[in-house]
Amino acid sequence: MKSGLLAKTILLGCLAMCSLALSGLSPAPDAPRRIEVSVKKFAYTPAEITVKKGEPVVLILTTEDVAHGLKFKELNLNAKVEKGKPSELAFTPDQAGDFVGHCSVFCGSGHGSMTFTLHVTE
Ligand SMILES: [Cu+2]
Repeated sequence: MKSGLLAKTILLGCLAMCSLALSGLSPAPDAPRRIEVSVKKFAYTPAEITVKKGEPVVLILTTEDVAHGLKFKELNLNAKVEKGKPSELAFTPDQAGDFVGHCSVFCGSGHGSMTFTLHVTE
């Protein structure tokens, strides 16, 4: 009886340790995935990301120079970012596909060519 209990305690302890170790590696299922995106004339870094359909995501936008934006017309999403004021764009993609976002704040000659590609996988 006693050794059985001990074995059970060790097993539970091991499970707790393992899940702790795992939680350190990947966020909890419900925690949005936070992705930092740096913006400057006339590009986003990274310029594309891949997320899963149904996975809550937060894009944290920061600008290195002037005010910029990021707009996904098809997803009805738009964020503006000003220097020194990071902005967060939270969403959960509900359709798979490739979506191209554009800068939504006029920022100069290359403004029209600023694109950010969001790949959403099933
Ligand atoms: Cu712009």
